[in-house]
Amino acid sequence: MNSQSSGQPRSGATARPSRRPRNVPGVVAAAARVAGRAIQRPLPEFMTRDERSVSAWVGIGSNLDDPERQVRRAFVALAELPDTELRVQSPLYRTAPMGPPDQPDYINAVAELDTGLEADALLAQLQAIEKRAGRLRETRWGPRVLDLDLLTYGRECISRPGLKVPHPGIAERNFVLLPLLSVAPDLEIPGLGPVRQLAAGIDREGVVRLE
Ligand code: A4P
Ligand code: MG
Repeated sequence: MNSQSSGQPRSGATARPSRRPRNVPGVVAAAARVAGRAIQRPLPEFMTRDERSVSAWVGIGSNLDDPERQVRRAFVALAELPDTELRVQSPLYRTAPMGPPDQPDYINAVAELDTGLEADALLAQLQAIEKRAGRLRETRWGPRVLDLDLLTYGRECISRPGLKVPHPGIAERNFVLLPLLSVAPDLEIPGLGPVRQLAAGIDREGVVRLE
């Protein structure tokens, strides 16, 4: 997949504030889509914090039922979430399974969303996408059609039943860090440090970039 092709969200992230202006229907457009590309316009003075959005990174994984197709479809589903824009999609990676070894390799990728959804609402939307893809929750770390993990949500650290952000284990997982490194090396993982630093010592064995 050429993630930089016309009509696709750009691949490659730049450092930016975690909260950014978003489009507010019925008011002056803060962003407009032209040929599939987001054009940012100045945020009107009167907008409140609630009308601003958050940069959220999502980890995508699949190792069942044509995983490459599952991941590509997940990008499309993420782009269609309410009050959300898909800003960045990483290349796809083939990765050796973490967990039970008697399962197929995974295809992994990451995506950056610019979302007006609260973290819990976003997680619910991610789980709904997993469900629509046919995800069954069986073995922990077992094979799955689609896994969508909320890796980061702005600069927030959240720890409550059902939602932990940054996603636990992010700093040890080559299948998360290497896709992140390819598009957002300067992304700061709250409480842990920049992706570039976290990825520096990571084992790259079993991870192959596909595109
Ligand atoms: N949950 C809490 N915080 C989050 C969050 N930030 N994002 C809760 C997503 N979910 C979060 O997740 C279990 C519960 O975690 C959910 O109910 C949710 O409320 P799950 O998706 O149902 O179960 P799981 O994915 O089997 O468990 P877990 O511990 O989340 O596994 P991981 O960490 O997602 O790892 N090997 C390779 N190569 N590539 C992979 O992508 N993925 C896994 C799963 C195992 N091995 C892998 C890969
Ligand atoms: Mg998961």
